[in-house]
Amino acid sequence: MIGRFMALAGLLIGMTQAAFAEEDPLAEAMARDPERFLERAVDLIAGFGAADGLRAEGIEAHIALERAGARASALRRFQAMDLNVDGVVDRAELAVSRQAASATARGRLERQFQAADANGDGKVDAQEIAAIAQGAALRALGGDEAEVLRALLRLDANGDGALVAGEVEQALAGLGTDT
Ligand SMILES: [Ca+2]
Ligand SMILES: [Ca+2]
Repeated sequence: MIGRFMALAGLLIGMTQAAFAEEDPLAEAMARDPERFLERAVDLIAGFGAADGLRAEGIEAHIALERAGARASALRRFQAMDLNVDGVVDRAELAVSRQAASATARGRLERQFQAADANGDGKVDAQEIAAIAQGAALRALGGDEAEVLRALLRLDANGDGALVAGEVEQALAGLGTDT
């Protein structure tokens, strides 16, 4: 009985903490490592900002570019094994790539092939390759990170729709005094 109560209490505390963290991912990211947060924001503003600062389009461009890069790398890995260019990598094609690969890469190729072959028919077809590529894209920049990036515009203090480094610095400086 007591054990059950403790388990329930633990579960509730866990849920409360999770809810708190999920409540404001941006604030959480800022508080967790303010220096790193500033560094990333400044890089993002420099890389994807317009003349007047980082706008929503710039943030979306960054998210899309990161994901596209990871997607393309994953696609390329399988395309490089598709020797007869039929959009499917079969075991015979895998064997050729494995022969040409180093000993350590061999294991990795086999693992990647098995992971990609979702229906286990010994072939990785176009649909399975697309699924792997999409998974790689979301691992490169997941939904949580995208949410934080999109929330960055909340730091746009003068409300002109463009975020500048000074506004990020200001928001970070306010962290210590507000809480
Ligand atoms: Ca093929
Ligand atoms: Ca398959």
